[in-house]
Amino acid sequence: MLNNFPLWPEQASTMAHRVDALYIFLLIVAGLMALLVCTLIIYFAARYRRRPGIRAEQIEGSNALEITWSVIPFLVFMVIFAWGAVVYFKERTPPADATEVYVVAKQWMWKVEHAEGQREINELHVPVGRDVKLIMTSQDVIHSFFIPAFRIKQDVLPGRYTVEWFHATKPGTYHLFCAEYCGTQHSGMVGSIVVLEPAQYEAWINGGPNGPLSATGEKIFAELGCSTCHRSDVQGRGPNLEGVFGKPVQLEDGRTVTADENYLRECILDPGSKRVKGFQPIMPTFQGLVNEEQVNALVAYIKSISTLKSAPSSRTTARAASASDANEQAATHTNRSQVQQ
Ligand code: HEC
Ligand SMILES: [Cu+2]
Repeated sequence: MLNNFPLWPEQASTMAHRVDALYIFLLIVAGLMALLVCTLIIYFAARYRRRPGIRAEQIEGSNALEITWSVIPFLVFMVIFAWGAVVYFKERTPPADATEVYVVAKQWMWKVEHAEGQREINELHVPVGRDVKLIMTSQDVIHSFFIPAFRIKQDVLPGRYTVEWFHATKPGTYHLFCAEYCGTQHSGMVGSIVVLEPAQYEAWINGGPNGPLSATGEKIFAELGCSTCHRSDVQGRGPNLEGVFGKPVQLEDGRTVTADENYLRECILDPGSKRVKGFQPIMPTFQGLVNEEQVNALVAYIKSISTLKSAPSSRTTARAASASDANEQAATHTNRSQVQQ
């Protein structure tokens, strides 16, 4: 009977039971509170009803009572706060080695690009039992990527990346909804999440016509002339991008920022906002010249040359050295180390 009339969506990710447990706790607390208040209303109405000969007395209150009804709710709220914070941080912190998938939202569809090169629309194929991280952006208005069975929902914004992650626990097909009103066809902006067994997934992910996303990015990098300024062999007019991802970058205005996906994206679309220290501000903006998919490919490419290679001349070495040993740093002839001396 309850199976035909489910009160909760299916639980299909590691987040699901955590969110549900907290939610059930909230329901129980609210239910008990409502019961207590109702009972007291009825009891007091009967107990202190108007009767001939009995008059109301003025009372001055009771400190013990007031402290009790302040402290007990306070403790209950603190439990909710702490518990909620734990679940929230778990949900907001993608594991470092998660499989990465790029999502581009537009009115009114979801476009998905896998690092391996597979592309799909309004569908997302993922393996069961693995961490998956979605790097999402929108090419028009605000959308929201909502998978009820996984208990995750995250706004997808134009002009920047937002991230969400999950670990699917059961093969199957689950609903995907846009959960932020985004125009007339908003209700049609739905899709499905297809969770596959690892072997099925491997067959699916390797069955596509496209090369890896980073290879597409490498091609765009050459076509747009990025490679004329950003060179890995000799000193170019721009910084060597090998090893930049995930590292701190010193900016012209004195700030130090971490080179995450949003930083790379901003460098490409709005280079004026964050100038790297020690370089001429000659990088042109590529706003309008590249679409969201191409930006994703470029970001995937820059990330790939940051994680795979660590040649002696690469920046990884220079950056690691800069923290500890200035002499070693001087020996590393990259533009980065020259800047920092
Ligand atoms: C005309 C030369 C030139 C071209 C073309 C160029 N860049 Fe740059 N780029 C620079 C310079 C100079 C900097 C450092 C100053 C700054 O931040 O603007 C830079 C900075 C960057 C950074 C930040 C690097 C760091 O060390 O933090 C990234 C990422 C980047 N560029 C990516 C690209 C991509 C992708 C393209 C092609 C779509 C491109 N650039 C095209 C000159 C160029
Ligand atoms: Cu939408």
